[in-house]
Amino acid sequence: MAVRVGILGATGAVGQRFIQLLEDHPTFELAALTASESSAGKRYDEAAKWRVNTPIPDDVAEMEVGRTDPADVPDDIDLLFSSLPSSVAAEVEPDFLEAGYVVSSNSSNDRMAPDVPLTIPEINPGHLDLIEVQRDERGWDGALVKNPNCSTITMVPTLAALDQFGLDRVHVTTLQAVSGAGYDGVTSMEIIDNAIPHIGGEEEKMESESRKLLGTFDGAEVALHDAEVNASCNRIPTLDGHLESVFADLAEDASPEDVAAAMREYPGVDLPSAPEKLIHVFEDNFRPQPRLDRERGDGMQISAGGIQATDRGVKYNCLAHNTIRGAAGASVLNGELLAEEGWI
Ligand code: 2RA
Repeated sequence: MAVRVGILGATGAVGQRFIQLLEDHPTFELAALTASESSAGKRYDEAAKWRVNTPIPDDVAEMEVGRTDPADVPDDIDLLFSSLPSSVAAEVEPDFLEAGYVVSSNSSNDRMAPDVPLTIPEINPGHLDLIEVQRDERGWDGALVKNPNCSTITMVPTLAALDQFGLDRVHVTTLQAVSGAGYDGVTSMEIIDNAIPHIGGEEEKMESESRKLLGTFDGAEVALHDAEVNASCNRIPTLDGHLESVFADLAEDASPEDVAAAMREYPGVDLPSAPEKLIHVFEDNFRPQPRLDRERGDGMQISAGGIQATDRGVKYNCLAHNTIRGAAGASVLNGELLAEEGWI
């Protein structure tokens, strides 16, 4: 039977990606859309400045946009995807959780809350059991699951593959696409012939979220992984696709060939939106590149390449589509995991 889903924040860059990814989904049926007060009451195609590279599905174009309030969302919705600005999400997500909705959220608030699962299905699916803790402690009838920041999702699968060699310390420099800054960034492309260093809040997110994702969960809490993670995050004039250069210090000897094999063999999951193989490793050291490689696996596969030995481990590049694998696709995959594991 179809799972009826809704989108909170349906008109923004990530909200539009949700609509694209949910078209013809094998399990999810899109049945509710919300946005800000200025869009409420309008047809979706009148409320949204559609910028995704496929047309608005006809049935979605005609849907009425509701206010982002539980009173405007039908009771028979089983799952809500959230792509609200984090300041708005921090205020309204608890209202939906108290009202009994299950929320798979891309918004950055509460990602590091000790009782909130921060999940990538291929990396730490067991962390979903934190839902029991949040229900006990917060009294919610619903449940909240977060996916990490796009820059974190790009790197963490590769680190998970390296953890068998004793992941000790990580330095990463990101080259992040403008779509990560929302659609205003895409239309203006004001940073042509430029790059912006130290972009807002990204470095802290990568440093903390990576350690939570790789951390051990004992049924009550997550112990953060003890690897040190240092990030330098930069915006460059690419439309979509975050490219990252990672330097990973390892406790054990591992050749570039060992590391490539570990990444290639890292297991995927059997969920509708998951790529068959989580990580594609290029032989060609000039790949991955954003424009050439961001659509691999319908935008859900991580790419890596240029793996070379250093004095303390390895260095390599990795890439993911930031608004698909790094945002809407990540939340949809978490929704599929919630359905698969019987939380909805
Ligand atoms: C970015 N913060 O800057 C966005 C993605 N979450 O790319």
